Amino acid sequence: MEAWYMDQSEEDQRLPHKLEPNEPVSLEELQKLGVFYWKLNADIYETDPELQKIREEHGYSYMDIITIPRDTLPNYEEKLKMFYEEHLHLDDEIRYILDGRAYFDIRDEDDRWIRISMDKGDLITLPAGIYHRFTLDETNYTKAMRLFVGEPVWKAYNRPADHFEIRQNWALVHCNSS
Ligand code: KMT
Ligand code: NI
Repeated sequence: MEAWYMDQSEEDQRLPHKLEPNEPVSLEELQKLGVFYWKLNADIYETDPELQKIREEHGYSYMDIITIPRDTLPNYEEKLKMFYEEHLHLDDEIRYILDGRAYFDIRDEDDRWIRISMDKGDLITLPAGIYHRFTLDETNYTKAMRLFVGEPVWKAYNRPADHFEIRQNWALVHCNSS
């Protein structure tokens, strides 16, 4: 996992979009925004006691696996376009990269885009109410486990979605108005 502030360029979303010079974002800064991260051994995900422990402790009872190689996911281009629309959910978004790579972009408290580059073995949770988006990188391939507390709700609310209480709570906790 590696995170950085994005440049403003309109070029291909699959490019890294690092600033020049690079402006990295630390794990502590991500935690302050409510983002949590674990590194696991994805080769043993089916039997991994560490993953089991995280799932039990956080109540991640639901899981499925999504593979996104170019052309095989039904409505591939359409889905990817949807994932890259800035949105929020009313629940945490929990993703574990089992293979390949992916970018999760989140908005910080000043509305700047942070790009989180996720590799095999990276598990991340984005808090309910944070604005974010998703894209593949230039390798065009990821296999990810989706985890959820209870029955999954995939509904995404595109920005603006500021009227939701969960959004207002996120802003209250993470944005100080000074
Ligand atoms: C979302 O809601 O942002 C997603 O589910 C991203 C795709 S998960 C590999
Ligand atoms: Ni999402």
